[in-house]
Amino acid sequence: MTPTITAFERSPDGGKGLARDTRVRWALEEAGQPYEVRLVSFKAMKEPAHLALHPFGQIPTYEEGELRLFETGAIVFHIAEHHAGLLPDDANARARAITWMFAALSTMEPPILDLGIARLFEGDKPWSAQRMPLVEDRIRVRLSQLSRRLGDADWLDGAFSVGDLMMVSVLLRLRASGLLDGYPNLAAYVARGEARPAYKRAFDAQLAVNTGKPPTG
Ligand code: GTB
Repeated sequence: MTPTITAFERSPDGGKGLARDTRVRWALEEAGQPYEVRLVSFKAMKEPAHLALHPFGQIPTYEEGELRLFETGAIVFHIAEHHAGLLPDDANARARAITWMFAALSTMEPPILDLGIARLFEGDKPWSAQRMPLVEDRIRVRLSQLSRRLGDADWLDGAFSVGDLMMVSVLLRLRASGLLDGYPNLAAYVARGEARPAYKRAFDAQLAVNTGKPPTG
């Protein structure tokens, strides 16, 4: 059964691929699974039909037969569990890949989200300039630790996995800040993720939605 995901009718980033449907699209592309997309407006996201799918009125969601999922991590994990290509066969390696996915979402992403909030919603506050170095330093601490662990490896634990998919997706949110530039191995890691054909297909598909032009690739 072909799953249906939801995505922004118009993403605030204009198609830079930062909205979380890109992560789900990428997982489906890595798994070689076709999917359909239902586009939703900000208004529709807060209406009963969408709230029945997503209690917090957000995207992405995932529908497959009787199954209804929300939360990007849960959706990507579901895809990874049911299709080859995103989780290793060995049980311990599998558990480690899942660990990296959680690390991306619960250790790396919170300070990165905080930076977005600080810039978007707090930039005009009198205390903003004083707080910003603290917000950026919290990110640098995590980037240093991750950089040390990655070293000169291509991926976080052997072959590319769902852990890398999520980590690269989270780090991509830092691109505009320039913070990744201080960590060449992490910048190269992100570039390796973006160079994967499955990522390119996912990126192009969401870009097509936001530009109104069909994917070129
Ligand atoms: N924990 C949830 C998950 O991981 O699925 C969070 C989902 C979420 O934050 N969804 C956002 C949303 O629906 C879109 S992705 N927001 C609308 C709302 O809450 O009303 C977050 C996002 C949005 C826009 C950009 N951007 O334009 O750069 C980047 C990321």
